[in-house]
Amino acid sequence: MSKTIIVSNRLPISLRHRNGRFEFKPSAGGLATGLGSIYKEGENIWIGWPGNTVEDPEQRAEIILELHDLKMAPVFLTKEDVEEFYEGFSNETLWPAFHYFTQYMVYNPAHWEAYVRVNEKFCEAILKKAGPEDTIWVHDYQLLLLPQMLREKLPNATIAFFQHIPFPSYEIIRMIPWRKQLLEGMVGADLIGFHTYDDMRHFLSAVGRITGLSSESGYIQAENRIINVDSFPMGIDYDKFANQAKSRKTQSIVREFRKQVEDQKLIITIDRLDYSKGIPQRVQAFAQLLEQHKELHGKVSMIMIVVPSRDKVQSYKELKEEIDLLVGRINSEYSTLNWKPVHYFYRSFPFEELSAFYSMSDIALVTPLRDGMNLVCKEFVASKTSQTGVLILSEMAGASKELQDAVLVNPNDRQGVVDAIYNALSMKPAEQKARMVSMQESLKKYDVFQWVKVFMDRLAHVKAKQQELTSKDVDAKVMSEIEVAFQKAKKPILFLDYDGTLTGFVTNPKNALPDEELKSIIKNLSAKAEVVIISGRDKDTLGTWFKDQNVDLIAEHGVWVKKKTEKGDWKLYAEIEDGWKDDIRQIMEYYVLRTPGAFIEEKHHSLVWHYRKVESGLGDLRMRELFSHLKYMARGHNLQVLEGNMVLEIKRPDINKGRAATAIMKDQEFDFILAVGDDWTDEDTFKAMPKNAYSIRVGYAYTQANYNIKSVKQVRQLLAKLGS
Ligand code: GDG
Repeated sequence: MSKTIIVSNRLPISLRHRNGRFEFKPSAGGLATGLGSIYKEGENIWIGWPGNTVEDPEQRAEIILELHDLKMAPVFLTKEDVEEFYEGFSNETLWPAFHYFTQYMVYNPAHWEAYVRVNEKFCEAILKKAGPEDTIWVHDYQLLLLPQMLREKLPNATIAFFQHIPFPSYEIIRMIPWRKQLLEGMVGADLIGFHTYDDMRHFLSAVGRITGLSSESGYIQAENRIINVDSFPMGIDYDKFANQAKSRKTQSIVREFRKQVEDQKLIITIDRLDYSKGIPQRVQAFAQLLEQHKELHGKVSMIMIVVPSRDKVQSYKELKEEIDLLVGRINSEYSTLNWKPVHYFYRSFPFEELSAFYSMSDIALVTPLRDGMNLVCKEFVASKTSQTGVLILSEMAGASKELQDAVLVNPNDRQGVVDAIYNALSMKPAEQKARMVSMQESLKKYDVFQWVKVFMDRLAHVKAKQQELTSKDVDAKVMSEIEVAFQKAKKPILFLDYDGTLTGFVTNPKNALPDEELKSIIKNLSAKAEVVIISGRDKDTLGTWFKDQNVDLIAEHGVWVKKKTEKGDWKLYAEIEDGWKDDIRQIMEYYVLRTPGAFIEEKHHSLVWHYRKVESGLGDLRMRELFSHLKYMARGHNLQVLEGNMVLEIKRPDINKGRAATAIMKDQEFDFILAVGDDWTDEDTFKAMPKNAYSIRVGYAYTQANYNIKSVKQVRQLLAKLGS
């Protein structure tokens, strides 16, 4: 039976060194809880770094055994790995880049090498456990290369990836020297998840621009499969927080804490030490509130918990010093003997105390400058079982997309934050309740278990979709069936599209001329069969490129035909009425003027607007505009507007490749027919084929053809076999 493997940089435990022995402390983090339902079942397992370096082989063996009982397997990292891969590339290159802090980005090739090396280490560790049909779910930015590394070794495995931090705009991604490798690493997965729609659209745009893979409605079309990219906002274990807040233990802590702060209004803030969390800005906003509203002195204080993190990294050390200074300043300025504006804790608290802080606070001030999701704000809402309290939430946190009933602020607008706190302090209980109830309902419904379920369902869905598309794959069996039928045939014929079928796409279409390999394939084939090159290209280009070959040519989607038997010239296969061209050309020219890189190609029966060389994005936009403009014009002239590969073509609807192919076969009997093509114009050919023909579409799009084939390379392999 196939199993599921969860992979993350850190295992959901921490490994501590105590008195010469190692101790494990299970993590109660949200992810560990959510995924508990998966990795604790059957043969499933969680693979990751236990969070401490262990060099001694005996100790390693002991740890492996103990973790085995907890359904985990360790990946051991050396001190150097930790410094270069984790603290280095992950936290000094990817973390700042993905959170839009480009000023902190470090470009260190040694760190990059370590990143590759450690991703490989993870890959090896997984391969020791994984079977070819297993499901592997990789988590987060430390392991971006892993999906593709796994794909190469386990081509049929189900591989998913989820990114917990933001995915920034292409403008940031392009700054990273290793951007292409990183994106190619990620697209090894079948399903790629982010917290928000913005993250996914940034990712799709970067993939399109950097790797050239195109996408539609969240599906990336890779060479041999489709990949789904979607947004899955992560939830929390709602009941755990709600129940804990109601518990006797937490309520007794609340009473004890309350005695000390009396009836002051409390603002809670909880973050890991990180520049993305906007901690200094928040203290400054609070200072400004106290400066502007003297009446609040002695009546409101802020409980600020900062959890120690990454304190070996220089920028974090500096951040800690800045916070210490700001808190020192505000407290020294405003404190009285019985009031302290900021209760500042640089440490973490046990869960019951954390719950007490959430439960007793009137306001949660969650103002990151950038955050993938942010779970603290959700935990506060779940803990407010009294249904009072106000959440002030940064627009820059992924959670703000879901929690529209929070008071949303821009963390860079200090006065805006000050006003939000001031208004929250006087918000009427009825309004507090209305907002809280609505947020609680949503968080209850979309909790972490639902998140896991929806993600896994989607993974199954994309695998089924891939299956459906590859069920018509030209595999070894089909290949040999075609070969046998071809060898047996007395009179075979092949209809071969050119661009995207016999040769790949290039930036300048004029440069796509046949290479030596292709020439020899066609030569061998045409010695054994009728070969018809059936293309949308103009007759002169096609005529020149195939001058010395013994083939029939159909140009401009069936307008012109040149038969090898009739030694003469091109024959017109369709009546051409081109009075419409002037009007349409004028419109197209206007769009060329507005769009650097675009150009018009005039064919006998059609006009084509090319945008392959236009700035990515702009080309698409202009094409859509032109499309609707032309569609309107087309009706009057009885024309058809068609979208192709980086082209928009307008033509007479009755002229197509299918019509021309049928005409070629008219007076003859063929006992083997093969048609291969890659786009919508070839669908006409496929439709026109008799039942016994083999029709093959290149790529995994839905098609009228009987089969799909992976790539141009495979088409050539098939044709070379037939010709040999
Ligand atoms: C990354 C992304 C995304 C904090 N202090 C204490 C404590 N905590 C717990 C909180 C919360 C967690 O730590 C922090 O979670 P966040 O989501 O706020 O932030 P990151 O750790 O940066 O997580 C983030 C997340 O991944 C999930 O995808 O939301 O955007 O950056 O659960 O409760 N727990 C205890 N004591 C503390 O003092 N017990």
